[in-house]
Amino acid sequence: MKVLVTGAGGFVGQHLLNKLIKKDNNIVAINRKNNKFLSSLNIPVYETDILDFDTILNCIEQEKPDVLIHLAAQSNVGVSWREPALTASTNIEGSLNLYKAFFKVNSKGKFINIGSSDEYGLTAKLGIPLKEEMECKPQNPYSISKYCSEQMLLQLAKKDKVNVISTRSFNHFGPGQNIGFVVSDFASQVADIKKGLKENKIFVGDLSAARDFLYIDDVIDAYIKITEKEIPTGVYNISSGTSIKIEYILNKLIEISNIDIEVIIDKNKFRPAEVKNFVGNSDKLKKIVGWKPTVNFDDGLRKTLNYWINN
Ligand code: A2R
Ligand code: GDD
Repeated sequence: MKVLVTGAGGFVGQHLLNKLIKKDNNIVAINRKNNKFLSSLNIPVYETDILDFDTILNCIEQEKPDVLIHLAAQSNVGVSWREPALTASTNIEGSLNLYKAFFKVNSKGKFINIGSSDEYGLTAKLGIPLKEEMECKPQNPYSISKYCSEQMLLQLAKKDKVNVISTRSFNHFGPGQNIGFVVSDFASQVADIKKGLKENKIFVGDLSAARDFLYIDDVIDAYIKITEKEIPTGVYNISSGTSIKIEYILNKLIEISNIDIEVIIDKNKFRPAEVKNFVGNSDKLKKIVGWKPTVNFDDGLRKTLNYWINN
């Protein structure tokens, strides 16, 4: 099977490619720039912006992939408040470019669009596990862009009778995730303190929020199962089913590090609008592809902290 991955050099892309390659797939990568990781893999890498339709079409015409896994995005919720137009163009127009080019070349192919649990927005306030059929009320530029691209792709898929899977991936974390996401923000600071590079103070945002977290390996496992198995067009949650308080993450990382750290709440890190608690139900995906998460949350935190200590 030939699989084209966009955003292949990002956090999820690197973990995904490492696994896909071991499974003897034929992989093609799209990334804005080639990087050390991608050039180490010995696969075709197309350096292009997903807003550049002609280059994307050229890549897809040459490679003729069976499956497209679309990870490329402006993925950061905090950044989306400062860069709403960039977030909208990348996440909406970029996705539509890929859809158009992919199905022009292969109308029998599978397009996997990576969306977000954040699309549920205010509906999460119900405090019950979110299901795919519940209404989405996104509350920030990032989640609005993700909901818009998801809905555009699904409506087009209905019209064109093509196979589009759009995930609503809940929060994920692990080694290699950029700072700007909560676990990396906390773990990188704890690691710097441990290494003596920073005084024993950690700066954090809103600790009262809670999210449904998956360790990266479980997320990748879900994406691979969606790639390999037959799966009807539609929306699929990818979640653990458990909500974890941000404060728990902070305390656990400090406990694992075994050092005394002063916690400083930084109001600049608070979001203009925040839905406090997310928890998802992923029975639909479990039933269709037989996926279930396996990694213990605290073990995932340990691996992530070790990554930051060793890098
Ligand atoms: O920013 P870069 O040059 O490192 O590339 C990022 C890429 N990307 C783009 N590629 C082509 N054209 C663009 N206009 C463009 N804008 C961004 O997407 C990077 O390689 C990738 C995103 O990686 P991360 O920010 O590390 O996100 P992550 O965690 O891998 O998320 C994967 C997907 C995204 O759709 C998220 O919204 C979702 O999972 O949660
Ligand atoms: N980033 C960050 N940094 N968040 C913090 C911090 C901090 O220092 N302190 C507290 N938080 C809180 C945020 O206010 C939010 O409530 C929660 O921690 C999680 O923040 P993020 O890790 O930035 O994730 P997100 O939920 O906003 O978005 C992520 O998850 C989505 C899935 O729902 C991103 O990975 C999105 O790309 C993804 O779609």
